Amino acid sequence: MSKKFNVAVAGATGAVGQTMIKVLEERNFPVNEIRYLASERSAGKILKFNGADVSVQKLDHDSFNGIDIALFSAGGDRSLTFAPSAGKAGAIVIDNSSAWRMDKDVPLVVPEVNPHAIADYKNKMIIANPNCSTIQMVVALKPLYNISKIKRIFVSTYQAVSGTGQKAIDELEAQVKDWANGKEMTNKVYPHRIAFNCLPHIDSFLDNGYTKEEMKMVNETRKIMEDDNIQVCPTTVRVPVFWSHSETVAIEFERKVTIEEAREALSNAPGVKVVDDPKNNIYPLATEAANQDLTFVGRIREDLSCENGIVMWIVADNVRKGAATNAVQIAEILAEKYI
Ligand code: NAP
Ligand code: 3JN
Repeated sequence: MSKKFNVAVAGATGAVGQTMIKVLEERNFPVNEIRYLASERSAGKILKFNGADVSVQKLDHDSFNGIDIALFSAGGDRSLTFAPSAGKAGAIVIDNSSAWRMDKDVPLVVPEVNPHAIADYKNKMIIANPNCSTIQMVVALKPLYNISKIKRIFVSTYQAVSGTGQKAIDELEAQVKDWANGKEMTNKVYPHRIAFNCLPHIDSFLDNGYTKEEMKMVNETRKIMEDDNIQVCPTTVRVPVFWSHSETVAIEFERKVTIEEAREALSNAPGVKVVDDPKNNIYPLATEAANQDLTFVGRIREDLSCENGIVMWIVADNVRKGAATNAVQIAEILAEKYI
């Protein structure tokens, strides 16, 4: 690609922002100018891009002059406030927050699943990146949906603390150290201790008894798969793991899908790696998926409780494929096809 682009990273000092910068470098994205934006607290801080110093600027309405693509991960409020200003300045926003995901004029994109939706970016000059738990699930569902329509999904997640950010990583580490030293453990980030525990509680609870994280999985899956009839029953759980979300997903199809068909479709699917030899203790693991961009699928088996059902175990790095890499992949498609 000969053309180069002016790229802004809003939230450049954060966990997702830092990973987006790393992924832009690793994938050799054709950057002309890079602009780092964050809060007033970080203004003037020096970060690197491809070895060069870049001074962080305060995110503001006039931060986007001359920018082609703006990658946002500075929280939903900042996305609501500043994405329209970026659009007015001519920048296309790829937003990591939930602020715009369900807006009917904003495409919600996983490149392996619905890259064609990117064509609608001009409506609001915003493309939304889905929630991490949704992304890894739909990457594995799409090749199966191509064999048979999916009627219903039961999903339980096992989500790493890095999904909450650095303060949660620090809290888990501190609790484990305190436990090992026989000290009392304290918790600030989560309502209960996370060390040696599982919390069936991610984001806030809604009146229907589900959490916001769970309802993101329901609504985003329907939008990305372009099928409002898919029934999704999620339970999202925080577990004492640092990196990578794992999921048990039970799928009911309209017609019988054999294990062989499923395995073949997944083996040929973009972004998926089948890791499935359980008798030799081989299945996807959070520790193995960390720092990778693929979605790992294993434990593929029949659902004994359902005639047309299969069950599988899906693992991916929540900060990379679940956020940063997905956003950069969208930017790559924009750069190659649209701008
Ligand atoms: P983080 O480590 O806390 O980073 C937050 C970033 O936002 C920092 O760069 C921070 O700048 C910036 N920021 C905060 N307040 C700001 C303000 N008033 N003006 C400008 N910048 C401000 O959080 P993270 O883990 O990277 O997550 C960031 C966001 O990404 C989340 O809020 C969420 O919307 C999204 N996210 C999405 C997924 C997903 O599933 N796709 C996963 C995780 C996160 P300072 O350093 O200057 O404070
Ligand atoms: O908790 C996780 O594992 C994923 C967290 C995602 C997240 C964290 C803070 C705000 C989101 C998100 O992407 O859905 C948001 C948000 O709603 O923007």
